[in-house]
Amino acid sequence: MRVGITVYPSYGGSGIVGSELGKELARRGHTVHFISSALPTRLTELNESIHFHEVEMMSYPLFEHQPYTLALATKMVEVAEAERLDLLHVHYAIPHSVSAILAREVLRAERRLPVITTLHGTDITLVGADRSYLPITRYCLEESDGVTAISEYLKRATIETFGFDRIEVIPNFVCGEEYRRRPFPELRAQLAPRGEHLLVHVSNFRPVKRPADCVEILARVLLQKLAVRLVMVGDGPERARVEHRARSLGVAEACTFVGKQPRIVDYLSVADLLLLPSEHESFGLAALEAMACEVPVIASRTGGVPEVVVEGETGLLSDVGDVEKMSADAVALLRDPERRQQMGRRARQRALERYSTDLIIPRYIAFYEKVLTGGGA
Ligand code: GMT
Repeated sequence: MRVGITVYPSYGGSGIVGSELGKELARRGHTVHFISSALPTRLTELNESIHFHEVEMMSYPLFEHQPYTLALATKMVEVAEAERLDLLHVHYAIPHSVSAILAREVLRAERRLPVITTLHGTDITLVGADRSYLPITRYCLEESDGVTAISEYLKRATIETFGFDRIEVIPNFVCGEEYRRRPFPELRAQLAPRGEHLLVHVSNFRPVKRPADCVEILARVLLQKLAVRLVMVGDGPERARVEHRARSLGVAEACTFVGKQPRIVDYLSVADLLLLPSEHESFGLAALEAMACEVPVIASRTGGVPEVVVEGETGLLSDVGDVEKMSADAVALLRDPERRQQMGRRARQRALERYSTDLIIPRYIAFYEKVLTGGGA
């Protein structure tokens, strides 16, 4: 198949999932054309099966805001024609579905170009449900030839908000070969020079991730006289506030902000626990990647997280914002290495049993085939 994939290139899990999906499709003999404003973050290599088409934006003084949605639709039309695409698969509804549906309509007289929309989270729970975007998001859902969601929770949320239920749940996935625990003594020594325990947080530091809760947890764990350090991986709008909070709590010395990193797996490989205290999370890809690296997860019981992290088995869950409970959970696991390691092993087992690429990518391919033969979700 020749598949056009559109993602947000630099921000968030939907871009990661779309990029990884493209790479996995290419590995299985399909040709993938990424159509996006910039090269997606995890797309490090282009070859005869993976191509990238940059959306070009014309600026004109009359345009107060450049009409990206239209420029994207134009590029989709061009690429679909030139590369004879079989379908467009867009990740995150706003505005990618709008562009894809427009492109499909432009080409309607010449060729069929089915549009598949994958819902990831805030496209439904925040952005799509906002009054200003609600009707257009509903239109995109109804007009897509197929719609997938990354968790049962997100499917339920979409039904509740939009009354739309033609949705196939295809969860996020992880490659167990790439995401596995490897000894990494140099990095461990660099991050924990005195052999401290390592708490790791990975996110794009948006308010919805509540990254400041991580330093609150660190402060409480340190009060229990445990030798521990916190590694904050990623960057985003909340970072300065979190750094400030770490200084106010007097824990800045025990905290390292490493910024955006190309190899998240290295940091997960040296982690003892992952902290995911999000306000909201429709899946929690960071939790899945940590689990594949045998890292138990301390997370909020929110959205789709309980589908991924099994309470008491692969991690421990708390109410959103309950940093007292999260720190108590972290202390309990750090003091009990046997339980922690057992949980880590169980976490990897669950990650591979339910979410490995070998299970999930064929489901996307089957869904494409179903849509191509005229039977979307
Ligand atoms: O909703 C967002 O935060 C945007 C979206 C993204 O593009 O990063 O994140 C969502 O998609 C990820 C990949 O499918 C999921 O793992 C995240 O849980 C989800 N984020 C939220 O629901 C907040």
